[in-house]
Amino acid sequence: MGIFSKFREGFRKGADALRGAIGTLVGNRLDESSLENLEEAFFASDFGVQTTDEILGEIREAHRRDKNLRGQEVASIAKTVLMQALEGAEGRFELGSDRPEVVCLVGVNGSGKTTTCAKLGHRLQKEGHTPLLGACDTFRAAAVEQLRAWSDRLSLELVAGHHGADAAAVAFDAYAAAESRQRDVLLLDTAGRLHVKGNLMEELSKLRRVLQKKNENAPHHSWLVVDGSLGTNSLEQARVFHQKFGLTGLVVTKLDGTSKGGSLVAIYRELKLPIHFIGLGEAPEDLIPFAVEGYVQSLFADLHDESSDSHA
Ligand SMILES: Nc1nc2c(ncn2[C@@H]2O[C@H](COP(=O)(O)OP(=O)(O)O)[C@@H](O)[C@H]2O)c(=O)[nH]1
Ligand SMILES: [Mg+2]
Repeated sequence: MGIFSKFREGFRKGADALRGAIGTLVGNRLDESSLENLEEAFFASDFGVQTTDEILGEIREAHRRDKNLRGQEVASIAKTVLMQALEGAEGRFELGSDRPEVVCLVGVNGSGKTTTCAKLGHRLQKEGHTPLLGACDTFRAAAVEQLRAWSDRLSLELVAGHHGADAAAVAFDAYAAAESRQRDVLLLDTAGRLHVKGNLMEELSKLRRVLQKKNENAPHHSWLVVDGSLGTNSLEQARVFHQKFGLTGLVVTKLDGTSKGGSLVAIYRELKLPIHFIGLGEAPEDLIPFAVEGYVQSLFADLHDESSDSHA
């Protein structure tokens, strides 16, 4: 499946409300009540106040110039604003020369860290890299087993500690294993109990300090895995982790089937952290590199078909 169809497929359900509000304008003129519907739909998608205001401002401006403004023009205005808002948001994930280069995945419970760790390992392995996974969520008994099950299924190398082990010690061992086996990338899954609890941040800081004894550049990448379906909560989590831990990038998960996928725009606008990958499902292949154009086009995907019909 091509990247655009993958986006389109993933967002099909999610962007329904938005497409609905714009769709009713396809072939119809914009008026005050349809403008209000639009505003509501953009707010409901959690693009954030700033972006929604900008989009609506542009639409109103265009409407003042052209009273015959229709759905396809409205969609195209929204696309332009979103493309601008997301300028620079595409993460370019390239490995440097350190062996291993360390990617540390952090985030609250349930955000998709463990799944992302496995999916990312799978992707990198397919690209010819030699990933090694470190199961540093020693807090929950099931967490290590979950990553072990993925690594068995996808034939990925894993270093795990026992339940209750020191997470930083597991990270250290995983680094040492990757180093001696000359693996090029080390992917660390971490614990995620509530982000407001100071001790998680302490545990993560210790993990970082311990890794830095091995390599002062490690972890080279600290990515927040954030559930994109939580709307403004996703933004709040990102803020806290960035402030307390210092992030270098984002992975936004669960964008399949959510109507709040716009939170990705709000997070990027505030934190200006590159979005490396997005999650569009639970299967190993469902983690794809973030592409601004694919994302924006897919939000309004079905409108193209309708608008061309309406001209026929
Ligand atoms: N639909 C969907 N589910 C996901 C995605 N990423 C993760 N999940 C699911 O979310 C749940 C929590 O994921 P997990 O990796 O255990 O989260 P963790 O607690 O952060 O390690 C699991 O049931 C995953 O299958 C995604 O992109 N889309
Ligand atoms: Mg986990």
